[in-house]
Amino acid sequence: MHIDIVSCVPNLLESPFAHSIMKRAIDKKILSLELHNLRDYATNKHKNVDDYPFGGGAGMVMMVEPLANCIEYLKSKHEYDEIIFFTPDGITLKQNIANEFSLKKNLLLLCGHYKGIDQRIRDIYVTKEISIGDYVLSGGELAAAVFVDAIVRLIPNVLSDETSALSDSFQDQLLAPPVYTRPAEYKGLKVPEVLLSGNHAAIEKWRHEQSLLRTKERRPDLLQ
Ligand code: 6GU
Repeated sequence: MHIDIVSCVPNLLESPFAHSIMKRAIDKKILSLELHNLRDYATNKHKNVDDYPFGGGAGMVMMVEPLANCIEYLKSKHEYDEIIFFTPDGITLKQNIANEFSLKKNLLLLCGHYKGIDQRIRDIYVTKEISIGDYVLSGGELAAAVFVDAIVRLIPNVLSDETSALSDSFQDQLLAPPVYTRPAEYKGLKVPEVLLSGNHAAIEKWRHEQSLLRTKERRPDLLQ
């Protein structure tokens, strides 16, 4: 999978991809990721990428030209399956959306900052608009990092134990069961007996029951 990310603060996105599972996916060449600084595509001498909103009001709006120049340049290099804009008014990211996007080959991700981007960029180029939840972030960068993490871990061979993405919370509309590791007893709290039994059928049954119980208690909406 190849992902281009456009941002006016690309440094915000360096650390999330420099460690752990994202780094491994890049090292294994399963993922190639390029960050693009929008300022490099600015057209005026001050290298501005934002301007005052027509009609007035608080905050700045990201200008059409730098974004359009950047997108046109990148489109000449890659044939994108989707051009995604991260915005609180997009569709809310859920596991089924992550599953769908994990199958794509080329993605272009646009991160807005300030009050948003000029609507014409959305009208002309954007094919999907995604939010990561009902709260407001300062920009789309952290949302883009969340999105990329959620999709990349689903690509085959990114996780060492291939079954582990399948046992994630939400993959079967259920929350994951509790997990334990050594020691078998800590401050008087014992690991459930069944997990030490070596009886795989019993363990699977217990885990499924725990998943159901947890989902009923914490997220009954998932069981509807
Ligand atoms: Cl994608 N962007 C911003 N700025 N805020 C958000 C969001 C995205 N998703 C939830 N809040």
